[in-house]
Amino acid sequence: MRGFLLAAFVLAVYADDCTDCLSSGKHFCATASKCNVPACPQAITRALNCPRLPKEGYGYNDTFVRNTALVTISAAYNDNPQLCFNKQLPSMKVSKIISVNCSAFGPQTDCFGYTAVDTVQRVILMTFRGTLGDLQLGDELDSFFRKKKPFFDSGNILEYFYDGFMFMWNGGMQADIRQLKFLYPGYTLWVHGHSLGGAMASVGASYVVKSGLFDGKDVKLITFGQPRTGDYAYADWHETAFPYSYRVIHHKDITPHIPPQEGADEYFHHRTEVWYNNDMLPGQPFTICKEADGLFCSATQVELSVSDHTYYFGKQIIDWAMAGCP
Ligand SMILES: *[C@@H]1O[C@H](CO)[C@@H](O)[C@H](O)[C@H]1NC(C)=O
Ligand SMILES: *[C@H]1O[C@H](CO)[C@@H](O)[C@H](O)[C@@H]1NC(C)=O
Repeated sequence: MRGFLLAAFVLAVYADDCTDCLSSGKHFCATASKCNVPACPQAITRALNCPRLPKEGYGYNDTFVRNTALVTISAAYNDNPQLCFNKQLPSMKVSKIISVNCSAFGPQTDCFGYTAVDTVQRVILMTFRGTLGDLQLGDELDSFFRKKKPFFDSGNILEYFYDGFMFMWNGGMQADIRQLKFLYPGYTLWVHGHSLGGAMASVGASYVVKSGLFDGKDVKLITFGQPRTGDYAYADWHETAFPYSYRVIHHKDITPHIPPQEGADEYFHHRTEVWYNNDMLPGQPFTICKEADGLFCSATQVELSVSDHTYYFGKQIIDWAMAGCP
């Protein structure tokens, strides 16, 4: 009897280990938390999708993201981001604005971003603007069909995102970030962006860590509506390098679902998706997704929306920024 009770108890609390399950060639069933369940509705087949929450001490803070990251990310849509900071985050000071032609084949379209420093919050910031205009969108979409760029020895990145970041990095951002790091030692680096800017923020954060300029634990990446940026190996490396990395997704925003996962390129999101299955007004719930890029959270949506892509935390972020973030 005691043996039976003990066995029942062990069965009740024991959850199969997902990584072990996958490495034995089986699939893991998240809903049942068990290995190899027949007809599992959301079977996990990739190790990056094994359910896991962010490390303690690196949690997601809704208040911070809706009050601070919303402003820094939106501000990249104003040619003078300081106007937004004066209204919303007075201690944040723009250090440098970077605007470079980032169209490989022309006609010219510009990638835009800025660096800033906040001596109250003790942070250095680099932020990237999203796609502006159909020409730029065309360049981006074209690049989905071209060869990817290797990210050191850790996977591959979509060409437009990689090149766009490198044009900006070499077009003034690198010199400024190095100087800010020298002037403000010990500051945390925030890396922010929306849409295309979210992809370039992912590349930028990864680049400064991979190249040894910053330690991964001192860099905090936040993106809104980030498209898939690289392949599985890139996502895998990113995950080991960054304890704090959040991809915020508004409801049915279409952009995080492109380019699609299918095909030889294996485009794959890195952790951690934060999904708002609502209109993101204060107090509304959100899900910290335990899987990197599986059939969960925003990927459960069948219909996708273009208008959800520019509406975050109750703001049409482009219009709001262009009006100076009133
Ligand atoms: C979340 O962020 C807000 C605003 O930035 C801050 O006041 C609060 O202390 C943070 N909460 C936690 C748990 O860190
Ligand atoms: C930017 O602009 C011209 C068009 O005026 C393009 O043909 C170029 O290739 C260009 N790109 C870069 C990276 O310089």
